[in-house]
Amino acid sequence: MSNREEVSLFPTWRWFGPDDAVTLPEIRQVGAEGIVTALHHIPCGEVWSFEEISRRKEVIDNAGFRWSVVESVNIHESIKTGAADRDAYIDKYQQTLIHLSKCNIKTVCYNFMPVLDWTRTQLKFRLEDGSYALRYDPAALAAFELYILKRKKAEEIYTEEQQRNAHAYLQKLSESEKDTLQQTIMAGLPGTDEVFTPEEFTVHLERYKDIDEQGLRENLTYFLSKIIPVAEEYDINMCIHPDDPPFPILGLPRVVRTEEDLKYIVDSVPSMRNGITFCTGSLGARKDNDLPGIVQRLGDKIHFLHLRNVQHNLDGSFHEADHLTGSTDMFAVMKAVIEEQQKRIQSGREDVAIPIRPDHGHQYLFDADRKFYPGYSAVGRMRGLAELRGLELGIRRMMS
Ligand code: CS2
Ligand code: MN
Repeated sequence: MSNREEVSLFPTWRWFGPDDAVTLPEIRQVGAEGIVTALHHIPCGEVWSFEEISRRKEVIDNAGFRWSVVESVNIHESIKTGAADRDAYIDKYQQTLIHLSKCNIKTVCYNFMPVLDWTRTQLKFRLEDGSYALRYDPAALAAFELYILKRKKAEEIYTEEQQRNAHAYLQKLSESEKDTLQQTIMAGLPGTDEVFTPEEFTVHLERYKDIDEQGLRENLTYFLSKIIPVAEEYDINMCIHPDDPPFPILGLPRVVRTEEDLKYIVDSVPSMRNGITFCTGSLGARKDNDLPGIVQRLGDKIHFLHLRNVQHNLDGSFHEADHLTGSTDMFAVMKAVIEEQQKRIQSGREDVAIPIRPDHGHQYLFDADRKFYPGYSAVGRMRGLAELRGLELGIRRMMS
């Protein structure tokens, strides 16, 4: 380590704005120094004005924090589908970036998942310690799309056996459990309470019937070719968030699943501003993703860290684990991140205090008493952040 004082990762906390069940004064007690938020009240695709951004920034500044990362400036479906009006939405996106830069907010997270953001089939899966976690069960998803939504051609992507399992899964559900499954899967963007109706959902899915992985990838590259020059001019670090889960669902293509996808993206428009949100929970939902290896090979493009863990189960499902347990070796990931920081220090980079946040916490203890966005509990995320910070300190001291 160089003689510069010990530079730790920059602990942040996702706050969904004034309506969030966790207040800014309470966040001061969780061990975070930066706030991650977005103007969730502005419809996806519309411009965030300088005034609106400044208003939110002032609230955060007055609470003694810095607005460190925008998560997210979401991408309009017209951009993802390459629709005729995509340039109009790209223009609006550029304006939002310029206004953010003028407010000195310089890190922007986004994702390129068609129609949905993260998808789970259960929001309150009870663990043996009595806490609750988010869970993804492929049989539940299959039951939904085959027999509840009745998506056209859905049977083409399932084997006979998978269809039998899905039907057996459905048979066990009560009517209200079927409703809950439908609401859970069709929930909209984080930070909103919108849930698609089956009719709306079908229309959205249909827009991708002629868009395969290659087509979606081309639309992403087109978007980046227009956005990254603005990010360079206005010093904004764009950081794409991986798909969650990181594989195609509901007949929709996904192109941010693996190290190969991430490498393709950062190479498609070469620039330090074309970066990555390294989310271990999303990437870790695939057993073939080598997470420490991705940090070693693509770490120079990581602008934002979501460190959380998932537990793979024998039936092909996964659920959110504690941040340090689960199928991902968080020690190896954190060690690789600290080694990446050391490379940045030695090469004289300024961006050494990489923002980190706990992601998708369990529902523990008093979390049940408040209405949180699923996965964004208080106690659950506070435990996660504390564990991550302790792990980081231990490794850093051992390495120094
Ligand atoms: C979350 C995402 O699933 C996750 O890991 O962090 O919802 C993330 O907030 C968005 O996809 C970022 O645009
Ligand atoms: Mn994440």
